[in-house]
Amino acid sequence: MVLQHTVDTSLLDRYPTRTGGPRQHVERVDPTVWGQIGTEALSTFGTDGYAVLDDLLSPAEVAEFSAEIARLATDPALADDDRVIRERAAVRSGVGAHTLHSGRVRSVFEVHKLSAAVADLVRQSRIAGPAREVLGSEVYLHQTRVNYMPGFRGNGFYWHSDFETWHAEDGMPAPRAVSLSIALTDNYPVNGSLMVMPGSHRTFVPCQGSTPAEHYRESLQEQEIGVPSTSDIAVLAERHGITQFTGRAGSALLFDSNIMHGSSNNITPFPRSNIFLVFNSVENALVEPFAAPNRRPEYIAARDYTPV
Ligand code: 6CS
Ligand code: FE
Repeated sequence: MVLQHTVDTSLLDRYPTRTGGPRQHVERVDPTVWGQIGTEALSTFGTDGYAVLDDLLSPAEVAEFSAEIARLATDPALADDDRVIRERAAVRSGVGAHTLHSGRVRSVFEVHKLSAAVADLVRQSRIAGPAREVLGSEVYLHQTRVNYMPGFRGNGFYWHSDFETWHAEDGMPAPRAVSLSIALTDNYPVNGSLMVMPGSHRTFVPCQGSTPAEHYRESLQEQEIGVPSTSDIAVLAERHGITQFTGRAGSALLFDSNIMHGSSNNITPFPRSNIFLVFNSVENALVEPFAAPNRRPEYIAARDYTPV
């Protein structure tokens, strides 16, 4: 008789992070593309870790969803809702205009539950299909949000890997998730567009410093825990270069959960907002956080694995 040892690999921490001292980068053993790519636009996803989907939404849909997200940001019923993340109070400068922007809505989470139109959108095969193709399985929504970056004083997101946070704080076992960022405004090089390092998704960069309890709302305002060191960023940028996602409103970027990315502040008058959908493989269900004292709430990291 052969004894079958089944090891639950989802509980193994193959991507240790939030540690005391500096650690070596981890070369990714998990694939990037788990399925069979048939869609032409996705042909470079495996090597680059991202793909651009032009005109995913029509101009009429862009107008519809822009109105919808404006409604969410101003809905009095949501003013005190935990799912609304506001810009942090201005303490960094004495400039009056800065103060005017603190308290402004930065992100709204769980938008597929707050908006029937978004719920309908995420079920469509043009939206979820590319994620299924890359991940080679059914997918569910790990996180959905709208990011609002206004003109003049829009705050960017510092360099990070999403998977680093999802692994550490949400217990996501493997980088088998993708994000679809759908632009609702034109993305120019100058208005805080997303920057990515092509190919950086193959390297996991452990971050230093332990995760404080209940810090997640601050982290969504400005991430300080779970960001790589400046020398890590420099090494990756030297190796991979940096490209920027620009394009018309309605275009979208599909990107690997572990790609190194970030955005600058937006001081132009041109706002930048997007709907952000995170699809995780149903075969990559969450376990307990790998490097945090508590789970984050389900409006940030869902534990309902129903396929879309
Ligand atoms: O917390 C999250 O899930 C996402 N947000 C931020 C600001 N960083 C990590 C991840 O992308
Ligand atoms: Fe991110």
